[in-house]
Amino acid sequence: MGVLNVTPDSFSDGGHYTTMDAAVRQAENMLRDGARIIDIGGESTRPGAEVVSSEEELERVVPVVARLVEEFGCLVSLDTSCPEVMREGAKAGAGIINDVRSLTREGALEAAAASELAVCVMHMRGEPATMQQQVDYGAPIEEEVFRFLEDRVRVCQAAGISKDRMIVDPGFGFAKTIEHNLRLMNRLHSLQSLERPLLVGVSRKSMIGKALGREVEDRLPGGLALAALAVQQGAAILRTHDVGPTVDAVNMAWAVLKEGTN
Ligand code: 7PJ
Repeated sequence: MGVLNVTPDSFSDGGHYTTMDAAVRQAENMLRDGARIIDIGGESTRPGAEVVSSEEELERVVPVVARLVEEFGCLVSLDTSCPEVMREGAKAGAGIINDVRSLTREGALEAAAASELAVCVMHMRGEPATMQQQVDYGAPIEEEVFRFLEDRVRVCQAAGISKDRMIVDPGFGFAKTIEHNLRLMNRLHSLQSLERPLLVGVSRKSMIGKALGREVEDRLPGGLALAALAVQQGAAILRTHDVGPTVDAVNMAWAVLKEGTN
């Protein structure tokens, strides 16, 4: 899964045409590099980020979804918590809803259920702006994450989203300390008992920065090591900014794992 940000801060020119043009070119490059999903986000969910209006998010995201589906026929996921973006994005041809807030916004469960799209739920606490103030857990992090995801799958099912439409994600970096993130990576395999495809996003994240003392532009090698560890423990989808190198890392890990099944 290649990350495509359509936030103004990621395209400094800001102009509409320029954003669209740059988005299409970036998606094309990621698909050429082996991405199978393009994850389009119009709201920054990094720690401390500001909230954007749904009108603004719609305007940024939906035209890009329509264009990528039309031009490349690719699988598009909507990195959104906003019900309107889910509805309009689905109409524009998206295939997955990737909501870091796990359909907790008012109307999101209903919008997702009606869309008939696949849904990724992710472990987090609170909001991206304040989540790093909520890192005290009663139980070991993998147990907290397991219970949270199990509960969100149950809530989604009750709202009419069948279990076979669901993807689960432990939410690396979301309301977690470096110790939580490292521990969770060691125990990622335990989430396989949720019996849903596992999505993992570690690309360029601060856990790499903290472990290696690297700035964001120098985190690729650390991210590739984490990608290989995730694949070995059953990750089905890796969300990454660096598709080409990640595809190689995943295929290398797979070559070794496949040999082990002989
Ligand atoms: C994730 C995400 C993640 C899913 C972001 C960043 C922060 N969606 N959106 N999983 N992270 N499903 O890329 O650093 O880990 S935004």
